[in-house]
Amino acid sequence: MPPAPVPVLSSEVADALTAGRPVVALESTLLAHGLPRPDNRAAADEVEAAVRAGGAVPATIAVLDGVPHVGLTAEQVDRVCADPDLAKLAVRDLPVALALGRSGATTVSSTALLAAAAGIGVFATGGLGGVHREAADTFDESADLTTLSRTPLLVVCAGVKSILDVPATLERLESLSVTVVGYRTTTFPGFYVADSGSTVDWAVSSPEEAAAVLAARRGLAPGGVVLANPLPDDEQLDPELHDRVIADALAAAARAGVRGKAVTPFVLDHLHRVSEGATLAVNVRLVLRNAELAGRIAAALALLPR
Ligand code: PSU
Ligand code: MN
Repeated sequence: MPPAPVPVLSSEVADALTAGRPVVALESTLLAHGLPRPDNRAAADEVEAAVRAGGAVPATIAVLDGVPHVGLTAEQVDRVCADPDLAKLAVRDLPVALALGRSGATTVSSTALLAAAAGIGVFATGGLGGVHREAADTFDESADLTTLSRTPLLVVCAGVKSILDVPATLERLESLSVTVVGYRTTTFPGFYVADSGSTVDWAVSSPEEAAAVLAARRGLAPGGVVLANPLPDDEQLDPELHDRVIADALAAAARAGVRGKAVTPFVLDHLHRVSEGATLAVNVRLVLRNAELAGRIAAALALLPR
């Protein structure tokens, strides 16, 4: 195995990790490419505060001038949220950004890689990438899935983004031997909506149980755990509105001929606009819930023997 990149830790994150205190990794692509400017800046602070409310230190991850940072200063978060030309870096893009001194936001895949390299076991996001609905023709499947098959950490999410083919994504997660568990439910959430229409085999009922599953996975096989945390029914996007705006956004992406890593940001942006901010509010809400739960799980993990 080639050596993992050595990220630069903020002093708060470094101190917490050295002392064995709980830390939660946070990604920056959802800030830079998933939420509109300038609302993304306030959301960044709220997500970090939610991790702290759960009992852990937040470690937002991004690459700045070729340096992978784990734990950002306020000025560094400003940069991530303000730059309209910031690159979107999946794992395969990291070497180029590091070698050429470039900056970029990290996706689930690259955040997971850098978090694990730093020794962080728990990560919170909104919704995973996955298999796109036209994947049989386009082969568009997020690198999030293969990365989670070999990265030893637990990611708290509201399922996979509902712009995707959810059943196909669950099939791929099974093939890749990624452990998938629901939080207090076997209903697999649909990101903006509580129920994707798919189910999972297992549920955990507490942060302690979630931490125990990650600890067991670490002792057994490389690769990670997806913990799916649905929004409560009364906080979800109206399912009828959801289906309508998703169809509209996917049709717009097809008309515009959007391809590759531009697809997800394009569709999310379209949704925020056609729903007049309804998808945006729900997206922020679910990320905050995931961040707080991740904080609790990291706190439980810190009490287990390593
Ligand atoms: N969760 C959100 N909003 C986002 C993402 C997750 O609430 O924008 C990002 C994550 O960074 C994820 C990426 O890795 O979307 C997936 O992009 P792609 O489909 O190109 O792999
Ligand atoms: Mn893709």
